[in-house]
Amino acid sequence: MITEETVDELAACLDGAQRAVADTESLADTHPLTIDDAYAVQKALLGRRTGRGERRTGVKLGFTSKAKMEQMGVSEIIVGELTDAMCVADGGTADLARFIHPKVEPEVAFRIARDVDVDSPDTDIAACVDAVAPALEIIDSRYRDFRFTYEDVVADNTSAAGYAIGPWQPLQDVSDLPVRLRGESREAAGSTAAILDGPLNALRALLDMARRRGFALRAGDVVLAGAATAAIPLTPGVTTCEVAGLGQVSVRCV
Ligand code: OOG
Ligand code: MG
Repeated sequence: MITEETVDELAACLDGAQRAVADTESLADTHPLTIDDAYAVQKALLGRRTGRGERRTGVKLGFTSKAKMEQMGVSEIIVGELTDAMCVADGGTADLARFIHPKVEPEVAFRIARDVDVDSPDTDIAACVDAVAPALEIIDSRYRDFRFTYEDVVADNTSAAGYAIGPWQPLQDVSDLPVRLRGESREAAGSTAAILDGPLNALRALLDMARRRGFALRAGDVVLAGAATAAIPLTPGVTTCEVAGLGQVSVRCV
């Protein structure tokens, strides 16, 4: 385990990179981090943001698709936290100047209806969720060229940078719905089944991670379940995610 001082130093480095919109080198190059270290850095990073007045709004999952896990050579999802500063209204505008090298992913979001007792073995996470919506996630790794180790990306709050949520719908079966992501010049298509064979499985994996890593899941929290396709670059103009039968969400970038 790295010292408390190093945790703060690494969190300050990542926080500074985000605020200065300037990329930084992989931490793993200079600091051999364990996964516990990486989540400690992430926690300190979020502490800096909430210390400046940002409000936590939920959590996000990453590496929930088999393709992405294989690409990273890992078998475990990653969890990061969302804040109100990252939220873009559906149909709203995001300023690309805020980001280093943003990409966008089509996702499904869940809304938690009541505080989740993460430590109880009897908790049924699906029963704690009341709504589902199409979502867009903007990822913006603070590392140069999006090159990072598993520990690096955990420390960097799993590349979280922005998100938009479409109209909430009552909780329903979203296990295999066609998904389309459209930017001005690139698009991607897939299925929600790519998200751990159905986003509800992502919720179950989240509960397990929340238990082991000490994440709280509270009433009103948003959960981004992970990307249904590979990310595409976020570019000027409108980007839309459409989840068949669920609806769509868009952001305009300037
Ligand atoms: C890490 C974030 C991955 C997802 O949905 O899989 C992620 C990254 O690729 O930068 O958000
Ligand atoms: Mg994502």
